Amino acid sequence: MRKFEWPKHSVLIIAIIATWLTTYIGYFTSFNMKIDNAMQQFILFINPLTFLLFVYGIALFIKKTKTRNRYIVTVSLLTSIVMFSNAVFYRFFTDFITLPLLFQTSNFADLTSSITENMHFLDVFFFTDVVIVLLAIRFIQQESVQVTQKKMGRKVYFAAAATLLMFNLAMAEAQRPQLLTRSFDRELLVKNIGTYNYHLYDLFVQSKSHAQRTFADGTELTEIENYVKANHAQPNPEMFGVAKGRNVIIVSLESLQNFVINNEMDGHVITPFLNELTKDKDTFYFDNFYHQTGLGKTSDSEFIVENSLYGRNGSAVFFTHSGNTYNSLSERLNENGYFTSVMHANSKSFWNRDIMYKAMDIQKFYDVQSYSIEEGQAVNWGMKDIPFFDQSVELMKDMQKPFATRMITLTNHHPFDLDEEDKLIPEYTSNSNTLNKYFQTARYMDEAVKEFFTKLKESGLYDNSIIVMYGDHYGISENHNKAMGMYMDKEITPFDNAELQKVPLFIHIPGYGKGKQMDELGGQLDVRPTILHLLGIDTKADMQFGADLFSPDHEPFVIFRDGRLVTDKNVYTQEVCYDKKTGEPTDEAQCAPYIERANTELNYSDTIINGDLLRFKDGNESRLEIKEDK
Ligand code: GP9
Ligand code: MN
Repeated sequence: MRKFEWPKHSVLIIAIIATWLTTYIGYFTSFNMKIDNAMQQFILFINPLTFLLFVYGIALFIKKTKTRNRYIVTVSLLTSIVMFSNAVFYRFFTDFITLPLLFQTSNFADLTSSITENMHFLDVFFFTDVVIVLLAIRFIQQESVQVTQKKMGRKVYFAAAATLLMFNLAMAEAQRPQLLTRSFDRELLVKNIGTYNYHLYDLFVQSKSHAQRTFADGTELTEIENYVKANHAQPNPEMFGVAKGRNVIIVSLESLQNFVINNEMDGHVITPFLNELTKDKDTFYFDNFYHQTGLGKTSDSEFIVENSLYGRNGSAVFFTHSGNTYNSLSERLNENGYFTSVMHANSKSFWNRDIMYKAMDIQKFYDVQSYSIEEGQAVNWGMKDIPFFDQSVELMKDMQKPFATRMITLTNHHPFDLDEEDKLIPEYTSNSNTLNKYFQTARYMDEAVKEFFTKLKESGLYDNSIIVMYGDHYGISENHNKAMGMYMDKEITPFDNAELQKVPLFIHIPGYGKGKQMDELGGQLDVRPTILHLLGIDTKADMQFGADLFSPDHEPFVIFRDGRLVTDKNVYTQEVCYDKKTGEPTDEAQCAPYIERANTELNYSDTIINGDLLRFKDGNESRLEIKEDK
């Protein structure tokens, strides 16, 4: 019997097909991608190939069989690792990895619990191609390639690969015009150009932003300054300065979404204390208020509240631009006689805080070193909220007055673990372990805030303070739509997902007496000007995109970092304009002018950050010299 002869390059061809199909199948098993039509399905099918043909194609230049095989195995392994990492990341963030996040290794230790929870046994599937490649190498007889004779074949091969890539890009452009210029949504990118090409694109975008700083000279500021001035909201004379001279306590309520407020879970009240505050005479409760964070999560919310600028798309600005000049809330307060600080019982380098806080002129960071965590006082990501608040009040007593501090809570954080004794209500029952436990940790946080208020009163600090509290970002991602749908007793649409980005905002002014529930539509960017105006500090010269929520000029318009937007009449998400009243799609023309503005504003904010433009702003030049002298 004649022995079967494998054609030349069989191993290479098998490798390409194996990685291609593993990637394609992986799209469906691990990522929740919405495919609308056959064309999109086809693009998704060919897009891994456009990249794989090029990288695997390099093997055609390698003469020695052993080296060539090694190269092929390495490619299959690396592509598998890329897909596997994206899958794990996606379960947590509903998003794809971006380069700067990969370099945030200081976060990895703390993230471990979340990462391991998000790894599935079936993820070994992503390595199927590696196994196939190894088997192919083992069983197929190979000869050394005659590199010189193959030149023509190689040309044809790469011409075909380039044609396929062009074809892919053309189809992508037809499906999503301006995809590569307006890349707010990474899912669209991956759907159209594939995971691997997306990572190359990301590399290009990140390098570009570095170049932008080098070439910026400050002339870009004029146009942006005009835009900001035109949108400036005058303070409300009735509210301006009502909290003048008081201590400022800003509390970031971890992962707290607005849907739990004044709500129940199986008959259990979730946030009894915060519910009381919604009706309290000293409190303004905003129930139509949205977080505006992106991948930087808590750090993005901090950045937004400090600077009234948007975070960056696809990375945490705390990492990528911690060397910039900013005019933060803390800096303004410090200029007005405040001692400024942040209190957060986590390691100081998480989210690069130690570095970024310096850039934002925060005078003191009470990190985990400032707290003593006794046995039983830590759970999940670190110190429990109750002892955290407790010890924080002690620290406040010794602070120079008036002080302004931002406190960051931690217990209500994914994966929402809690010790038995802290479970004040039972778990919910649904297919999502995350949502089930979320109600319990939210309930615990509510208890912690209640005790914090009591402690503040006992300390004597309460009466002369203003307490601002807000949810930093969502806790329940779109991955849990099914369970959320069960809880809310309706099917969750993209419209609902946008509406679920509401987080509560409380502004509590002890003794004020005229507080009420506010339905003014606003977002986290509005916090900075609102606080400054309440303290009687003017902001008209400030470079900020938010506006005072109490101002009669405040416009009902919120832009999300990913380009979604909300007005008093519409919600725009996934390229569909929804009517807010009915939750049904409506005429796109209603959203059109706002889409335009959202793009302009997000671009302006990016231009400021990427070009580090605030270093050129009046009043900052001298500071810059001092900085650069150092
Ligand atoms: C970590 C804490 C949580 O210190 O702020 O960060 P998050 O994961 O919510 O961005
Ligand atoms: Mn957070």
